[in-house]
Amino acid sequence: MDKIVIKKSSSFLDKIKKFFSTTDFTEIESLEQTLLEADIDVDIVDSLMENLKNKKINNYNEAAEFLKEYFISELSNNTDTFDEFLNSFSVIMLVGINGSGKTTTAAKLAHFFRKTGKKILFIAGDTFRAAATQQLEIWAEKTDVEIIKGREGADPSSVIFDGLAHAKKGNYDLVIIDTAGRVHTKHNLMAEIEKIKRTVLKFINEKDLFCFLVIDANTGKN
Ligand SMILES: Nc1nc2c(ncn2[C@@H]2O[C@H](COP(=O)(O)OP(=O)(O)O)[C@@H](O)[C@H]2O)c(=O)[nH]1
Ligand SMILES: [Mg+2]
Repeated sequence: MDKIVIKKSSSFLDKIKKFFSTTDFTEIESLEQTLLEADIDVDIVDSLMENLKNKKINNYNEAAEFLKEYFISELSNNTDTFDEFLNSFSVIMLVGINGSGKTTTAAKLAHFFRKTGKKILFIAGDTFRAAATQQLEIWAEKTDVEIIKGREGADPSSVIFDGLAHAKKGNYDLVIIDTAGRVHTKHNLMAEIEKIKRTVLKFINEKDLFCFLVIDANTGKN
């Protein structure tokens, strides 16, 4: 039997580690290059380098700690402010291409807002594949959230209409709508999402609709 050799690639972190363990900081440009090659935004790299020059960093552990804190502060989420917006009946709609993480994000959001005591309803707006609804059903069970679904191939807007009517009647605080994956070049699917939005706006004001485009963080600057 052939041996499977897994070659360890020189990853971003390996390069960073190497830099801080072997170089003196006069060669700081090589770090800058590593960060840029890792597709980190130029402005962020500039500001990071500026910050780094003012720090006295002696070893990799200190550098790792610094980088961690730096990126956390740069990428800090605004969930507190976000929660403030969700003070009336709100709808979160997850859109994006196939496999970007919409359904998983629906579950993460449900988990997050369940902890703040909100009564949440999922609507399975991805009627394109039966498996999509099943996937959301599993998350509904795990997060202890109710789910409204339609049959496979149903018009998503009609499922969403029924779901929102149910949510209004049942005094829900938050509805999370999972939608089918779509790319912006497919006109029929873009028309479908516009129709979905119009349907949602029959039930709520625009300020209470949060339409999130879910994108893979590995996409980089693209
Ligand atoms: N590592 C990682 N995988 C994720 C994340 N979000 C989703 N996935 C995985 O990516 C795949 C597609 O996610 P899914 O939510 O089904 O995407 P959707 O097609 O947009 O609904 C699944 O295998 C998920 O487990 C994430 O934040 N990190
Ligand atoms: Mg999905």
